[in-house]
Amino acid sequence: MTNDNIQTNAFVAKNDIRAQFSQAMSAMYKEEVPAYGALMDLVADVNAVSLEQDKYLHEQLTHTDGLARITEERHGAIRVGTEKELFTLRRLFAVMGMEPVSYYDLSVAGIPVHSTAFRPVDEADLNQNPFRIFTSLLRLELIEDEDLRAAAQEVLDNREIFTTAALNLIDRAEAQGGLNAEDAAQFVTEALETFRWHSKANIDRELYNRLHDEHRLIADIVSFHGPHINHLTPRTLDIDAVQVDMPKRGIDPKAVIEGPPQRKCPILLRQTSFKALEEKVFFKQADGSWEEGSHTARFGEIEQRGIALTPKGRALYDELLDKTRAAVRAGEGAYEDLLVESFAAFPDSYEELRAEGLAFFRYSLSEKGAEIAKSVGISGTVDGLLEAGILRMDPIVYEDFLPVSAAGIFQSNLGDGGAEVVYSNPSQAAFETALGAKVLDELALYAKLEQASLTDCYERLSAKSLKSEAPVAA
Ligand code: OOG
Ligand code: NI
Repeated sequence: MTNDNIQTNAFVAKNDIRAQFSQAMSAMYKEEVPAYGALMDLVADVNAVSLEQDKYLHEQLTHTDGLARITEERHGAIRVGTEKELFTLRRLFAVMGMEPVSYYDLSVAGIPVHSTAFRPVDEADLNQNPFRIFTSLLRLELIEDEDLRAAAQEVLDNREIFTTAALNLIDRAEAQGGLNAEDAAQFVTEALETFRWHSKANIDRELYNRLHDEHRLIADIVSFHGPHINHLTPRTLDIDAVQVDMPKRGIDPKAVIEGPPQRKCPILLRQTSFKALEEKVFFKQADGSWEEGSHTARFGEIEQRGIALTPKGRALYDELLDKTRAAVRAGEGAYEDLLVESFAAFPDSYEELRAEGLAFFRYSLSEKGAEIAKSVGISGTVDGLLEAGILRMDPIVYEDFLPVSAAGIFQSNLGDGGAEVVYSNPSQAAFETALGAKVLDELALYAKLEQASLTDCYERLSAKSLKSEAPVAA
């Protein structure tokens, strides 16, 4: 064994560091926001009932190795102020095997940020721990008031959101290609510091008020020592049940669930949240004293994930959502009713979703298929093999976010009466320059996963049939 191997074997797997970090974030947030703990308990109860009642879902999750991840599954969200902060965050998340996927322009919804989601990418990594962080970068250039922009920039330029030890450990992980157990544990502790809540603001009340009047989100990003985690979101298997039960446990949900309506075959992502807390904060006065004030920032959210859609499926989703929103604006009825009405046009069986090329599937050999493949070689089209019960298909879970839903979540937690500004000009190139990397294309990731599952099936069924008849997925 070479030295290199000994070194590599001593590294903690990135999946394990991510799992430890996700655990630590959850424990911290539970202490900071007790309602999050109550929500976690509720989600655990609802999920247990769903799995008990829905045998098909239970079997599907077991078969795809998706069952174990659900109880530990969550996403969080943070907002940073400078390009440099975003750049270092990318490096920090890479230590845990999280990569930037997709670009979200929130400026169209009147929110002066653009975003990505850091998450694991490979199927096995997702199944071990799919922890994601929705990360937004403030776009100060969208603020018109030049003085205010300069004041905010100065505050941001003078803060360091990472501990020295965290920065050193990121350097070490990059240089060595990983971290040993001791370093990994310290890394988790140090990384956590960046996302902790600080009730003492970096600025005085006057500047806070000016930032707040421009946009509440700007005040949230600029005023504090760092990018406090603003929500953590457990994954539920039945979001309608959670929505109904929240008030029974003293939690006050937002009015509507974002995303598609309830369906037999869930698609994409449905989300709801409870309102942000009004928290006591302290502003730093010129004479060095602290003045008490309040700030609303942190909230709780729940999500239910369904099947990932192809570009064609996504276009249909966007069209039906637009149609719903236009109908609401035209005063044609209540949002939830109109949503159900519009989405009647979206096929609701896995067979139709597949036949119409609307969604991504993971293929595997059925028990029968695996048995046959032991003795004889088989070829055929995907349709034929599915029909013959040789292949089985399972939904590929949507692992990403939805810009319209994200805007709804942002908005519901900015409170009422904020300024209604519409900023608009997406700038993915500028975002990627700040990030120091290109964001990954989520659709390409799903397509690759689907294709890999098919290739694997065909190889197992018969090497010969691969060459002759194996259809190539679009
Ligand atoms: C992020 C809002 C987006 C989601 O789940 O769509 C989000 C934020 O409020 O910072 O987390
Ligand atoms: Ni969220």
